[in-house]
Amino acid sequence: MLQVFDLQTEYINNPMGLDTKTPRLGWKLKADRKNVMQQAYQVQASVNESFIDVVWDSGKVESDQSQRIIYDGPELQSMERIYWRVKVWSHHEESEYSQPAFFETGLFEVSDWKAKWIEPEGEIDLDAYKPAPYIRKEFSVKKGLVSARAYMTAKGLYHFYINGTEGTDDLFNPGFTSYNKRLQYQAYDITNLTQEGQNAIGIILGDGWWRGSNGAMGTKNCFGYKLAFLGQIVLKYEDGSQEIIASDDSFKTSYGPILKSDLKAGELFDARIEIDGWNKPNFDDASWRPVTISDNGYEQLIATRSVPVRCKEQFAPEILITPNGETVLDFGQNIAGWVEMKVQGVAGTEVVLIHGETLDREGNFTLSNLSLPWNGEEHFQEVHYFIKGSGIERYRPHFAIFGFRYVLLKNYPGEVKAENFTAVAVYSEMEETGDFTCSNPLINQLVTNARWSQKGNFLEIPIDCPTRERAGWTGDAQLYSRTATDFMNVYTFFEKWMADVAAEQFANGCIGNTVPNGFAHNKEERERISSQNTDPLIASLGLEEKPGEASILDGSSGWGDAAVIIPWTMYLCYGDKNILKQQYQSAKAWVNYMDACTKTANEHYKDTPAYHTYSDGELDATFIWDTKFHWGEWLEPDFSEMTSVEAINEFFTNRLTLSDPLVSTAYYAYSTRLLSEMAAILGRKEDEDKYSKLYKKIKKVYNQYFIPDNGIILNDRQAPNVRTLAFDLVYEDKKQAVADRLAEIVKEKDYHLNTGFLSTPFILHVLADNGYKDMAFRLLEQDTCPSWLYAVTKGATTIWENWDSVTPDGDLTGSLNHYSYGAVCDFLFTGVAGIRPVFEKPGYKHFLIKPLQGGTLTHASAKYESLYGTIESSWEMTDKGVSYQFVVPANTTATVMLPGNQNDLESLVTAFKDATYYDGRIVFEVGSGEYNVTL
Ligand code: RAM
Repeated sequence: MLQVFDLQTEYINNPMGLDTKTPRLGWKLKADRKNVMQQAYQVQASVNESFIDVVWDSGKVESDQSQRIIYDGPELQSMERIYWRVKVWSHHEESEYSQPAFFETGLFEVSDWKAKWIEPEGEIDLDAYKPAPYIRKEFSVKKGLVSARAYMTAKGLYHFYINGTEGTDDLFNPGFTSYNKRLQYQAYDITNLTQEGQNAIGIILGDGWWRGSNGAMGTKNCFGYKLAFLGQIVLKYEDGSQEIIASDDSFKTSYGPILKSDLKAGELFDARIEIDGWNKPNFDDASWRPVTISDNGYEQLIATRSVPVRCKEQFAPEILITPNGETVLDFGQNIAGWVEMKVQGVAGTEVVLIHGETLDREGNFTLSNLSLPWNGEEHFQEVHYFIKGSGIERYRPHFAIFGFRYVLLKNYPGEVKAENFTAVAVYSEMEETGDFTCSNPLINQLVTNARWSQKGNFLEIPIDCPTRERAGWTGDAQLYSRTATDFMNVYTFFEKWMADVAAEQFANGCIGNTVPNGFAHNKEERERISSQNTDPLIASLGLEEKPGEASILDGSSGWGDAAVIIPWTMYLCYGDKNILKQQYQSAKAWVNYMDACTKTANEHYKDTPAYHTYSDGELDATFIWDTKFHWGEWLEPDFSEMTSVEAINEFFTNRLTLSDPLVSTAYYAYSTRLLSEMAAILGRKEDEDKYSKLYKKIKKVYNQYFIPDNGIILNDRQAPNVRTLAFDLVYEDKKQAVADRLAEIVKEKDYHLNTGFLSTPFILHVLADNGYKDMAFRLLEQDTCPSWLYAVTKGATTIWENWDSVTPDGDLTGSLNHYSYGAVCDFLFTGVAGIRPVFEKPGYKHFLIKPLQGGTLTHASAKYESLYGTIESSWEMTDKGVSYQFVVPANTTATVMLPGNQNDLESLVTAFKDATYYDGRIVFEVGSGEYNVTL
């Protein structure tokens, strides 16, 4: 049996509204025998599902490629649907044709847009929360309709309805991008929602990221002041004719029950003023106002690249009466989402829901862990619902989202019953690809927590936390990106976001802290706010951002490197050169920016030897990045032990004046190396040579000035040693000393972590790889603070921002849903279970199975759904030794490396003829199939 399944176009099942004329096609193979490789494929494309008219036939193509085949049929036109199917040949068999898949193109040309941008609002108060405008239009459909499509977008967020039915399950459209440069539109098949005769389209607009509160400061009006809508419906008839209903000044608008709708602050909904039938035909809209046509252009429009945001898991609450007498709903899991509520009561009763992550030490509801000193937001994560008074009412927010596990419920009429409340997790619906379990239940909970932090923070863009800031912090995203691929297929998610990283890159190559930037897009607003001088703290620190200019906090080492590390990582895990091509100029500009920074001297270091030593005719100091502000390792545990005066001093004096040459020079080297590898893949020989030479030079300088022979790097902390090893910055002769010193400092901390954001993902890898496997497991299983499992023992259901976000004394110090430290899970997948992609044959076309036993673990097992199919690796201690099981999908190969000795080799050579013994492991190659080995 040989079967082709899971056909995807641009990594999506049956996508609508593509804007590429050369979509990427991919499929998986299922086979019941071992060692199956695809020997050839044949793709057929047709305009109909029955394949009567084949418009493209690739013919039999000898190739083992089953991903990223480029559609090569007749040039694609706007609004075209293409069906495609595949058959393959292995060396033994020929498959049947697969089930057909399809893709549909969007609007390729600006001239395809017949719609005009319309604005529903008149005068608005720039500072106030505003009601959500409702927009409507009726249209008629003739007999013989074949298809109906809707293409639409908004400045703000939109919901739309056809004849009273919601047009899509996708939420938070048009998504979050750098709107002024890239504004996505969506395409929908609405054929089944339309009817012959009179029809109606209804649209509600929300503030969203366009003008609602953004980022840590809750800054409003980031992209603009007014909401706007653009949309058209295309009706196609049997006789070949076509009609377009396009947004124009015949659309009408009014306000409805959503009186305030802000992503962060929340929603105010007055059910008493709901408008019955507003989104259905034959509604009397005589009292509605006409919209105004605006001159917003079409240039920034792009077809959607978003992974749709959807309602996912649901949770029922436990009802608590807290010591202070309040009613609190505990949903048991920290999520990003909202609560669906059923309520019945007297008209006008104001029910309030306030969403928070935790209870305080006394067991009362609190938001104290989420507030920022300068965050003067009046409301935070609140729903205010005014009851209509006509039987059972159902409600959930429209354009708001909250990070929470607990909800403080106020003024709910009658008995509070669990059945009337459901928490719903809302996030970008990426395919879940990975799972890991082992014999230590605390580690299993850690895995669950990391996965939930990913879900809670991957809505449209990768954010730091779904509560306080909700910002696309570049550092958090880069350090977690590798682990993100273990849990979910994040390729398209990152491909889209990286395009925004490039779009927002400053002219000098500097990369912002957060993308999209939550401050600087609306020039008028920046000027208005500065003139009001409402932010004295920000102004006094000189942190104000100006459109088009980097602030002094932008371009931090380890944060800006997202421009290089993420595309490189996506290539490693998905094998798609496209992201390298698209991001190459941006990655190169970032490396060149760092390079330019290193050429500027820092007065504070001018007496150090690097400023007086030349090698190869160049001043050594010009390869050390010792200028500018950097966030640095960020949130090392002993940093949180500092007094606030010390911390402020460290932050605003040391970081601003002394910079952080150790961290920034390491990243400068690392990103330069990755860039040279990207150049090699893209065939840019000159760049490859240039940057690999530069990397070697930086490494040399780094060795000379930062790594003494005894391995004690600068101020002798865990992070620099980890980073030096992880980025391969140390010459062989000093490598063991650096590892030994790291092990000593870990021991000095009584086997506790003292790493922050940047080096935490690597510490277990570098210990295990440099002779300290037992220590790695001991750290992994440590459960007192600071450690990964400490939070688990404290009942965490997500990953915390600080190692002690809840201190052993019960004090609250930070967010409870920051995914960064969850990056340790990569060690579980790639270290403990040992499933590792290989850069030379990326995307798991070839991979390693290199498992590791240690600590108290008696078994471990991981599953990873690669683009080729399911990879599995598990092991278990048995009486007869360690029993291994692994699964290699069709059309891939793996190198297996099992811990063992010479004797083990003999027992294996019969089954695996090429098996050899190397450095404590038995190594052999396998093709697809399932394998069981006991050593
Ligand atoms: C915090 C954010 C983020 C981090 C920055 C430096 O406020 O939550 O996680 O990257 O600061």
